[in-house]
Amino acid sequence: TSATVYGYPRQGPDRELKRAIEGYWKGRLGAEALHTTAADLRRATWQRLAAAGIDEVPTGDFSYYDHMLDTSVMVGAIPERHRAAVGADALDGYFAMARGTQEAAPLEMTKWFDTNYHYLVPELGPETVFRANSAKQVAELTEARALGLAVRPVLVGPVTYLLLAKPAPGVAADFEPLTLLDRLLPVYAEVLADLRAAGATWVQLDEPALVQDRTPAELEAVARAYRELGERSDRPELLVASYFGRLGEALPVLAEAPVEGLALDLTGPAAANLDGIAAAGGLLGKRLVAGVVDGRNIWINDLAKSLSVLGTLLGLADRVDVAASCSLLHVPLDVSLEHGIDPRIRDWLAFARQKTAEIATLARGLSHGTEAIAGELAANRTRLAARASSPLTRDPAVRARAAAVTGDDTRRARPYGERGAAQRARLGLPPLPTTTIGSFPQTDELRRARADLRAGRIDTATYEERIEAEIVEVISFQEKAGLDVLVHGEPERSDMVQYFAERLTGYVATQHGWVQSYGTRYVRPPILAGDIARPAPMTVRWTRYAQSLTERPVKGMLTGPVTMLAWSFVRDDQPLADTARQVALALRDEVADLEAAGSAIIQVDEPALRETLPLRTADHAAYLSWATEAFRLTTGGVRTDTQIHTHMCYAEFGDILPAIDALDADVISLEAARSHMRIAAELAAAGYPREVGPGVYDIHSPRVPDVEEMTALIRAALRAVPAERLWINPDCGLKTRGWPEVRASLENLATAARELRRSQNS
Ligand code: THG
Ligand code: ZN
Repeated sequence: TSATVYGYPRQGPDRELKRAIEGYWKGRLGAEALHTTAADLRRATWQRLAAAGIDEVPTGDFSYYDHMLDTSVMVGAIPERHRAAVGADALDGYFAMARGTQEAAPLEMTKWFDTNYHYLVPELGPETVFRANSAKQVAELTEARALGLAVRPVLVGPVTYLLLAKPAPGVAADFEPLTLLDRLLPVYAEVLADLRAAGATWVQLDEPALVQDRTPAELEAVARAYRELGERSDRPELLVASYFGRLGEALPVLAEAPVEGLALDLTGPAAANLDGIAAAGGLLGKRLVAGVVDGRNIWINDLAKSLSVLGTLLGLADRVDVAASCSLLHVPLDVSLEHGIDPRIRDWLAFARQKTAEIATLARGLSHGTEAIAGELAANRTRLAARASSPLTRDPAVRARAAAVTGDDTRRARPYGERGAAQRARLGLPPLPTTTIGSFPQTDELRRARADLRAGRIDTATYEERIEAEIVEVISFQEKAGLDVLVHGEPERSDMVQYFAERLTGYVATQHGWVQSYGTRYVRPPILAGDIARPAPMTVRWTRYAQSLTERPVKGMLTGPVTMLAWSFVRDDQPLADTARQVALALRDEVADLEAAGSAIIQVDEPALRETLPLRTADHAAYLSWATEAFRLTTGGVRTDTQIHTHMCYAEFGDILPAIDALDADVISLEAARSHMRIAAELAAAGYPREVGPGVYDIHSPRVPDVEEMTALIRAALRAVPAERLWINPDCGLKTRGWPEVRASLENLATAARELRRSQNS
């Protein structure tokens, strides 16, 4: 039995990698210095893993931006538009694919399964010519072997790579990248041969796409892929890894494949893989890497329970090794740095370093018996018992209130028809009303003020004056631009989830718990540790101040319960639905306070509603049921003439239109500019009865759209949605943009709406 991991946080203890890469982009750091920083970080990680008792360390999981992009480079899938840049300089070409250049748009970015990590989508077509480029994989293998360590390179598997790809621009939309499998396999075979020549005895091929519903044809492709790779003689031993769930019908396919090992997720519902192995008649003749330590949450492992699972597995495979369920990329680095967390709660938490120790402990226990780890087991038992009985996780008042929720609480009192009329009468807005999604640019001054406050260089009063000064600017700009429904701009929030978590009891925020979101961008997901209560209003002060500056309606702005869960680490000791209901009740109180303070419009954003959709279709209905209920519980208590808005990011809503309808929001704003209003047409075709604001300004780019362009998009939207129900707004919040382009774009947006109103009247 050995201990291993599939991947580790890349950023370094102090986010050194982020700073080095951003320094390189700004020209402050040369390529050599960047490479040195990266190599030092990799070496430190490998040595730390080995010292912690990890017998086989991963290589190839490191990345300057994203491991899917690295895979595209490995197989030579460079889009036409980036070839010149890549040819001129491999590193700059790599970043050109990731971030785009003046001439060439970047690869599209999308979510890595149901995690909060984003990958760059490969662009493939019938003309794609794959070519092996093993340089990065071989270099990292060689570096780690030079330290005298046992090493296992980790690659994205060929089937998952193709299943996550999309048709390149100009290629038919129904092109299926998986049809390229036979051309891709020889390239993988070549990389495997190169790795073997460089000294690899094992190579891991990650196939997380196999935990999603797969067609018989796709399963046949899996069988073919691993038959072909398995039959090669010039290769290392192959470990096919899956994670993020149960394999289901893919398990027997892998069990029969001529590969030497399988790595399976055995945490939570994926424990069903255990039955799958038994049903497949065991994995005799194979190495089984058992992912018993959850790689996606931050709770300590139940070591005794894991040992019992591992013991069962011993009878079902040739050799059983211990690992986390997936790469540790998705958890922060080290909980021992978190001095701000109540030590009683900190005892229940395990970040990457602590999980590594758990894995090593379990491997020792499995090979030498429980006596060998008696001390660890006893300490673990104590911590688990403390958490299970802790009053910190239980608030009787919150539980009683959640238990008393009725259907009436999750429904508006009157149907939309009546609400719409009452709201129109109260608000008196023109047709095609204009608004924004909520945030305005987070300027350096705001960031500095927050840092100054944290460091004690300024006091709270001074900080709040600066926030108020910013709100004055934001309101006055919106009035001058001629927008109809204003926002305060959210200058007091950097990350909205963090902002609310810091103000809710039961939530724990971290100081150093950075997790990679994409490229050099990180988030610090807060931890839902106990029952959630809202001791005091969280946003009312700022919204009220903004409203005091203007006659026009200012929207109250909140983050919805589903997104609060999606962007946090969630409890594993109660159903998600229960946690969502508690968060919803806390937000419901905030909604009520905003309403009482005079807000006629309250927006509750759910950008993560679509992205948290379970990976298996069979699990969709249950999720959508509690998710939409939580939203309605947040918003259902308001008056008939109070207008509820919501906002969602990302364009792929097609499969959750009924759930969007079930939210019963009066107005929804959506990303649409890039997809030419497709979502507006889809909503209309589905009979969506309420008001819609399909974004007419793509905020993901610094480009300023002109009046004609936005007019054309509004006209396209008007073909699907009648003017009485159409709102005019950007695609998303403006916090990542600069003021100059925001000013120009919003002025154009307001002008486009005014001109259309005029032409509609005449
Ligand atoms: N908040 C949280 N999770 C999220 C998002 C969010 N997940 C999905 C999506 N939005 C990810 N998008 C981003 C966008 C910007 C940044 C991170 C994720 C970002 N991060 C800063 C950085 O790394 O420099 C740090 C920000 C900070 O100081 O908090 O810019 O909005 N929870
Ligand atoms: Zn958005």
